[in-house]
Formats: sequence, C-alpha cells, structure tokens
Amino acid sequence: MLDSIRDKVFSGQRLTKEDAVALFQSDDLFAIGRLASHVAENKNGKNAYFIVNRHINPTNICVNRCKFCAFSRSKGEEGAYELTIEEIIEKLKDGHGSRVTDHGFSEVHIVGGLHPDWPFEYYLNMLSAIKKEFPPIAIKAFTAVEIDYMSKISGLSLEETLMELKKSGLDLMPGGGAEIFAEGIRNKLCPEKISGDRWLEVMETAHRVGIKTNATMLYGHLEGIGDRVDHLFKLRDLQDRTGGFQAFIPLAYHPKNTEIGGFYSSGIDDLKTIAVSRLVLDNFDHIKAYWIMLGEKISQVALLFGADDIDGTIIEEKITHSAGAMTEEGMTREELMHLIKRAGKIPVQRDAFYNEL
Ligand code: V47
Ligand code: SF4
Repeated sequence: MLDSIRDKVFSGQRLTKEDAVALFQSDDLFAIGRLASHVAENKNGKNAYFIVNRHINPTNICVNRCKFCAFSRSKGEEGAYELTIEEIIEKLKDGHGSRVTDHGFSEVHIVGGLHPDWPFEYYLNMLSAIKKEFPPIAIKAFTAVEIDYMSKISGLSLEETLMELKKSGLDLMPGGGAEIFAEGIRNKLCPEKISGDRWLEVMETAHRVGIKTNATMLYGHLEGIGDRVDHLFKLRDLQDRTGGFQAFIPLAYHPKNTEIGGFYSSGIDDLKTIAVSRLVLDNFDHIKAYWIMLGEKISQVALLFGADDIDGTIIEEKITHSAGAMTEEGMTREELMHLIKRAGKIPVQRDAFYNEL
C-alpha cells in the first residue's frame, strides 16, 4: 500500500481517503516522514518559517464550556477574567522592543471565550484601537466560532459581520474552533459549539470577502482515524473551492484540568499526524508544527516530517497551559532560529502573510 502511495506522491496524484487511512495505520513512520518531507521541500525548499508574534486572550469567560477546554470559565466563577482595551494595548506595548521581540511584533493573535455580555462594538473598538496604536502589526483574530457568535449578537449576516471587522482592522483569522468535524464526537466534546459545517461556512465566507485564514484539527481525544481523515478531506475540498487557507495546524490534545481527561498524544502520533496532513493537504502551502502544543523538541523534529513552520514567539499562552502544556509560554527569536538551524533548515522570519522579512 505504501508503495502505491509513494508512486502517487512522486507523480503528483492526489491521495484518496483509503490512502490516508492506510498512512495513519502504518507503523512505517520513517517512510511516511520521508514522503512528507519530500512534498514539503517541493513547496518550501529548506525554509522553515517563524514569526515574531504575541498572543492575547481578551477573556476566558465563555458560554460554550467545551469539555476539552481547561481555559474557559463561567461568569462569576473563580479565575474568570476580562481585559479592557487599555489592558490589551498595554500588553502589546510591553513586549514591543523587549528582549523577546527586539524587532517588534509582526502579528498579534487574538482569541478568547464567547462572553455573555460584551457587545459587538467591543470587538470593533479593540481592533481599531490596536490598528491606531500599532499600524504595522497584522491582526489575526477570532476563530470561526467567535465570528458566528458575533454575527448572532450583532444581528448581522456572516458577511456583514466579517466586513465590519475587516473595516475596523481585522487582517486574517486563526484556524481554531474546528476541533473535529465528525458530529458524534463533536457532540461529546463540545455540545454547545457550532457544527463542523457551520465552521466551514464561516471560513468560506471569510475567504469570499478576502480574509485569509488558517485551519486546525484537534486530535488525540475521542476521535478515530476515520474522523481525522474525513476532517482533512473536508478542509482539502474547501481549499479547492476558495484557496483561502494559508496554513494547517494539527492541535495535540492536552488532558489536564479538562472534563474529558485522557492522555497526552504520543510523539509518534504527533509526527505521523504532521506527515499525513502534509501528504493529504496537497493544496495547502504550509503545515505548522505549533511548538507550544508539540513541545520545542518534537516541533523541531516535525520539520523533518513535513512541517515548514513552527509559529512564533507567542510570549503569553493560556489555552494550552491551562490544560497542562509542558512548554514555556514564549521563545525568543534566537531560540526559534536555533531550533530551526539545528534541524538543518533555513530560518525564515515571516510576516502574517508569509512574506519574508
Ligand atoms: O480552538 C482548546 C484548542 C484552539 C485544548 O491559526 C486545545 O495560527 C489542545 O487554534 N488541548 C486555539 N488544544 C489554538 C489555535 C491556534 C493556535 C496557534 C496558532 C493558530 C493559528 C491557532 O486550541 C482552540 C481549541 O481547538 N484547544 N483546549 C486542549 N485542552
Ligand atoms: Fe469557549 Fe473556545 Fe474554550 Fe470552547 S474552546 S469553551 S468555545 S474558549
């Protein structure tokens, strides 16, 4: 089976769902990794991208309370917080020009809970305040789940919601909230969350109005191989139609302090998932090994298994660290470059749109 997959990859034929299942079932991690690495080098050469960025989570108060999420709180619960726009601006000023970001941020990544009381204007004001204070920083903000919620609270259509956000400064969107599209598992993991089809609809609308996005898949919880494969193929189909996805990021489930519990993903599964994603998502330019979740060392090795991006400096990370992440919360530019170089790759500092800096 791997032989026929190898032939397809080398002759540029698309893999089928059966091929993807066979890859996930195979124990020949090296063969899969070598194939994925071949594809990655065809697309991006020896380049491995990173970005000087900062994460901001405006609030952890969330009406959804997904069962895999250790970050969220209900309103009034101990540990619940909400940031003002001034506090967000202060956070961005803090790291700007510091040791961690001696070249300034290229991007701010903003995601948070679905707050029961904040009006749509809060989000618009947040974007325009950041743009006014830091014009060169690209704003990558709000998952499809948050966009759907904003459309509900504002009474606007998806398209109008996205256009308003864009006018206020939204540059692109992160890939979170996709989790796993399979309905049965999704209902167990996050019964209150929008469906997989709605997630795809929000992304399709974003692409149509000219907003690039990423895509993710949460793996290592209750899902099976078939669920992963279906998820990847839905993303590949949408990308065929819109071309609006920049990068795919497999998110390794972290079990601590969550309602569903379970185990951390294994390093073998992490590398295989990166490699199979690279092979299946032939229409995605970039596969990101998110070091916060994979760990610094697995994400470095992932650069030899099909990944071409390890994300960025981050500075402050709450979502994975609430669920038992074992990584630091941030890395310096120099540390990221060191990891990449020691993997035999060329570190390329990028902006939010993969332009080399
Ligand atoms: O949507 C929540 C996930 C996502 C857990 O687009 C968990 O560049 C693991 O989407 N274990 C947010 N994952 C993170 C995200 C992201 C991160 C970095 C870059 C980009 C990008 C996107 O984290 C959530 C959810 O899918 N998540 N809880 C958990 N216990
Ligand atoms: Fe809320 Fe997102 Fe956490 Fe779900 S994953 S509870 S939507 S913050």
